[in-house]
Amino acid sequence: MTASRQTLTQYVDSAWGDDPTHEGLGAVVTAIAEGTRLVQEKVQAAAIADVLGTTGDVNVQGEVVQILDEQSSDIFVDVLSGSGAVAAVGSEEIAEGVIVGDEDSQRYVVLMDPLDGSSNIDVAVSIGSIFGIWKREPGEAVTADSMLTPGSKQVAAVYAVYGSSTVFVVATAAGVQGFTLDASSGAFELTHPDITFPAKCQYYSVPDGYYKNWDEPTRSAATMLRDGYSLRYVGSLVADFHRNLLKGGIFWYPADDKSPNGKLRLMYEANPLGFVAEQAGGAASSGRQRILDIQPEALHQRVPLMLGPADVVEKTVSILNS
Ligand code: P6P
Repeated sequence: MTASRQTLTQYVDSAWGDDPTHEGLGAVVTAIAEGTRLVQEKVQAAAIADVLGTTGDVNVQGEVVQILDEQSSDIFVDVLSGSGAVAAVGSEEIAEGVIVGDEDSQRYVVLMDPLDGSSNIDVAVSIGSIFGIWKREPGEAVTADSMLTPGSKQVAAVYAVYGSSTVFVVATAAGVQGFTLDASSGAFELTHPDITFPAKCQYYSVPDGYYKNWDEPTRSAATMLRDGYSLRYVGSLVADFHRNLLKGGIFWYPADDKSPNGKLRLMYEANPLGFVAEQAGGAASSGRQRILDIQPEALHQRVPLMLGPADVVEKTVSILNS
């Protein structure tokens, strides 16, 4: 009989309940968990509920909007706005951020990719949601600039994976905790406490199909990875990152001659997962600098992204810049 595991609610209460510096953070993470439950239900039922496919619109990224992208963004904006602890929400699906309010209790700014990898929905491949959480200074005005703070100022990051199970990972300066949804109770149970990258790196996740578009240093670095590790590439950032975090692997989406700044977004993909990677003992780099040190210029700006064990990231960056 498995000893009863701590639930997310119990973890939030025990870890942050009496800590005034984390006041309201529990409400934000609990709201994200509620939104994750709702999105998970939609993802699982997508084909049956006829919500596969696209809305026919193109988002601010210039990408075709999947129906579930829009629905997921709406769900998370709704639960975060209702938490009472959030001042502003930025979303991949919304051109400008959503200003919720500037009450003292509304301490947090949340930037999200509400449904990452949504092109995989139609083929039942794992997808996910990603959240970076920043804390607003008391009395600080809530404006668009509130959503352009370096990743190093995050107080927490969360991601969910909608896969063979629904995983909910929460990172703070105290470490990385992994929860799994118990569908029967609706509770997230602590199944992966204190996650850190394994010492041994097994895998590399790189979009090898773009080799022809890479410069020579990028090709050399990718060849080093190919010679040293096994390729695993789902094409869903959260799924690739989560496997590499648990099993030991590096994820790298380089710049290329068609995407000089890479494909992935700094504020709500690179920064949150970079925060998780560093709290798990790893590293996050653009190939030129630490992701979390980048001074943001725009909510939807893109960045080349390398996430993984610190030694392997370092080795890759070194070749890239040799
Ligand atoms: P490519 C999914 O569309 C996504 O944004 C990430 O989840 C994923 O890592 C990447 O794009 C895959 O891009 O060019 O290999 O299809």
